[in-house]
Amino acid sequence: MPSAQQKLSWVIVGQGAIGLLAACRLQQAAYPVALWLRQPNALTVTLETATTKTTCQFAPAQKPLRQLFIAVKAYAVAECLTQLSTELSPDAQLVISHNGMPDLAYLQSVAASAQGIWFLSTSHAALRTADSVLHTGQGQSILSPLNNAARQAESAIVAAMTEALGPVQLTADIRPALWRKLAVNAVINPLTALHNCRNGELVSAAFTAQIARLIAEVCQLAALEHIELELQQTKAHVYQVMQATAQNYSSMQQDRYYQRPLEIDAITGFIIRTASKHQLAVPENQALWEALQQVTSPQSPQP
Ligand code: KPL
Repeated sequence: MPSAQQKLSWVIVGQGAIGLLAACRLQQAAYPVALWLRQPNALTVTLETATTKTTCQFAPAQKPLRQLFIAVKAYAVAECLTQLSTELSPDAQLVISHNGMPDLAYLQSVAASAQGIWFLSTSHAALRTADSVLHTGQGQSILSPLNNAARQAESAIVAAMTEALGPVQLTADIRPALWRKLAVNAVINPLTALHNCRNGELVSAAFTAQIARLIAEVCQLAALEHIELELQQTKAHVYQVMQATAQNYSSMQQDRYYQRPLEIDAITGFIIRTASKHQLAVPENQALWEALQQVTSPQSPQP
C-alpha cells in the first residue's frame, strides 16, 4: 500500500448523492477517480456548493478494482458486493457507506484476508439532480476499519476519506456512531418521505411529540443493545441535523418521490426487528413503518 502522500486512485460505486459528492471532492483534491458504471461512458457531474460550481469528469473504472468507495442503498449492498467480488484486486480496500444499520459481521465475512473492509457513516447532506450534485449540508464522517487488512492501510484510507467526506473521526468501534445516525435517520427519513417535505420542516411543533416518542424508542432499544444513547443529547443531535440540512430533501423523500425502493428496512425495519428480539414495544416506529407501507408516490408535486 503506497503512503498517504502518493494519492491512491479510487473507484466510486453508486452514483447517488453521497457517492458523487465523494467522487467530486476526491477529484478536486487531485485523487484519480473513476466510476463503476453500467454503461462504459464517461460521466460529467457539476458539484454545487453554497459558493462554488465545479465540473467533474469521470471515466469508467478499469479492473482490477483497488480502492473502492461503495455508497449504494443498504438493500443493494449484498448484491453489489457479490457482483464486485470477481473484479477486486487481492489487496483491495473497500469503504462501504449507507444509511441504516449495516450487518458488520456479514461485511467482515465478505473480504478475502488481504482485502480491507471499512464502514463510513456520514452526516454530509447532498442532493442529486440529473447532472449535478448539490452539497446541501456540511457534515462529518465516522470511519472504522473492520478487519486487519484495513487497519494496515489506515493512514492512506483516512487521508482519502478526509478529502471525500471529512472531517473524519477514526474509531475502532463504530456501533455507537451507527446508533446515533440511526436515530437521525429514523426520524428525518420516514417523516420527510411520508409528508413529502424538506428536513427543516420537521422542526414545526406539529411533529414535536411524535419525534420525541420516536427518539425515546430508539434510545430505549439502544440501551438493550448495550449502547449508550442519552435521550436529551440524541434529541439535540437530531434537531441539529434537521437544522443543518433544513433545505435538503432526505434520501428517503427523494426515493419515494422518484418511486424508487425505500431504505426503510435498514432503518425503521431494523428498529422493529431488534425491538421484537428484546420484546420491546416500539409503537411509534411501528406506526411509521405501516404508514409508509401504505403510501405510494406522492400525488402532489415536490414543494
Ligand atoms: O442521511 C440523511 C439522508 O437524507 O439520508 C440526512 C442526514 C437526513 C440528510 O438528509
